[in-house]
Amino acid sequence: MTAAALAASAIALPLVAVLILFTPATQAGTAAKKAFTLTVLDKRIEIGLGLTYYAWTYDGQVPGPLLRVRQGDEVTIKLINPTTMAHGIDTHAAEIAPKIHFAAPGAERNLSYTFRARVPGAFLYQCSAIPALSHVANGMYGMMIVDPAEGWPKAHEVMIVQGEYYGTPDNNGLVAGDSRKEVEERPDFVVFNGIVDRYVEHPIPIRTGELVRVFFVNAGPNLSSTFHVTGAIFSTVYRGGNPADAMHDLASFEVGPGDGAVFEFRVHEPGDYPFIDHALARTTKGAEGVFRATP
Ligand SMILES: [Cu+2]
Repeated sequence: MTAAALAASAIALPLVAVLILFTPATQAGTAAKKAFTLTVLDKRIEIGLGLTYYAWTYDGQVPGPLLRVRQGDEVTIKLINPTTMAHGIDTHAAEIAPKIHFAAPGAERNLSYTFRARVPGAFLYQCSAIPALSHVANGMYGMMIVDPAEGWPKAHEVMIVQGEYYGTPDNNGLVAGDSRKEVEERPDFVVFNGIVDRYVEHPIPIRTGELVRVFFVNAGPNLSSTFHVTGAIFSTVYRGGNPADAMHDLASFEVGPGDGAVFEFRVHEPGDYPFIDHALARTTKGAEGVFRATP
């Protein structure tokens, strides 16, 4: 699916949300070769509730841009890092020796690597610099979809990346990463696509009877996520997002930190269908949203 088609599928979202979610990174080449260039950018981002977070980002957004390839593609990832800090990018779709980057003075901080996308799925990509815990908590994560070679059946596609923010807002509403809370696995905010209650404020429109396919990645860095849509049963859950690992008729499914899944469902009545991480304390920290179904 093209970026334009993805944007059209989310047309009721505010334009800014569409741009953040569905603008792919720079992409070039033929169907068999895909290249993405991402740039590290330190940026104060909005995380909902009028709060901001001083984030480390890919291309200025949390989560980073959606990277989408097809099974069998030769994929090149380039990371431009103009900051003074070491950063990296590890995509879980790659079967290569990890590229570790150190912050030695004067060291080369850009990086590039190529791999063959052998396994289809919904994969996390994340910063690999040490400590990865803080780099992911500070926003350096995103989703790579490897579509199966034969493609997916037609559906309304939605992409959701779950993440966590750690820190208490100051008097100006600025949240700074709290490394103690990161280590203790006590996030202050648990979010879908980077913003507290994002899809409570702006429900995701769906149609009754249509097949909805949710590509889901849990960036963590710490908590598992039990994804659930109230009022729906998933007709199919693809563990890891791999069509070879299909399960049927599940009300919820747990996706561990660093893992992904694809969920398919239909609703048959108009209405609002909340979606949540069913560890319910997280819904008080932002991990809730709404699918709004119309005929
Ligand atoms: Cu980093």
